[in-house]
Amino acid sequence: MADLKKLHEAVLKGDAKQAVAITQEALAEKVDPQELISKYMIPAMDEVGRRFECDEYFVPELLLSARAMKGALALLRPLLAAQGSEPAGRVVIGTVKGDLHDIGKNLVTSLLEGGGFEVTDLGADVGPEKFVEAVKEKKPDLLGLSALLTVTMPSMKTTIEALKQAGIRDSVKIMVGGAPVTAEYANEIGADGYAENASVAVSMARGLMA
Ligand code: B1M
Repeated sequence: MADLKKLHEAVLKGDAKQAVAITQEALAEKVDPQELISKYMIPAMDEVGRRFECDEYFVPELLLSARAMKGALALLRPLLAAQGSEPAGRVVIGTVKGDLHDIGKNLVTSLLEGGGFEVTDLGADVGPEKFVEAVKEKKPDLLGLSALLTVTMPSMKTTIEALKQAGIRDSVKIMVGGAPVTAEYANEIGADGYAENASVAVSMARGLMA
């Protein structure tokens, strides 16, 4: 049987090879992908963050852990996306300008796809003008903005202001998320909703569509 504690350890230590191998083993044993993510991989990334905060880890370790997490997620994403069926709406999503963190945003994307949404992912470090362009072009029902850094949160506000200036703010619902973001902040900048994690993002997206 796959030793799932070793998956936690592999992400924590930044061992991509081991993370991928254990994920493959667990999938062959029909372990639920969501369980692998929420019980083992996300807690490992939280511990990586804690170690970074107390100077036990530095940027190279963050990068290695991110690579291990991404390697394992690459195996899980198609399975997450396959869990839904009904087309529920169109979404454009991205991590805001100045912010390179995309693991959480990628998870939200996968679960939205799994929930039947058609998602256009603009990637990370996306400027307001690119979001405006995408909303004009794709005409989504929902725009998702992700930020992981306190210093990039204001880019969410700038993006919403750019949509207003382009006269298209009211054509789309806006959902924001990411570790430092709060419901109060979402409200303050005029977003329509805040989701604390990827599964809440799916129910929030459905709610906003209703
Ligand atoms: Co960075 N980093 N990082 N980092 N990094 C954090 C975010 C940090 C909290 C670490 C710490 O100090 N404890 C800290 C931010 C402090 C702050 O501002 N509040 C930090 C810092 C400081 C930095 C740098 C400045 C470090 C430096 O260079 N000195 C630098 C900035 C680079 C930049 O962006 N310009 C930096 C760089 C990096 C790496 C590139 C090395 C790497 C990212 C790799 C990548 O994403 N491709 C990295 C990593 C890996 C982290 C931590 C360790 C893990 C982030 C992660 O992937 N978590 C992180 C510490 C932590 O978060 N515990 C940290 C797992 C992921 C599944 O969770 O992203 O929170 P999360 O997403 C969740 C929810 O937030 C939510 O759902 C997701 C799934 O449940 N969610 C949404 C996210 N987006 C959403 C959108 C929605 C709805 C929900 O709707 C649209």
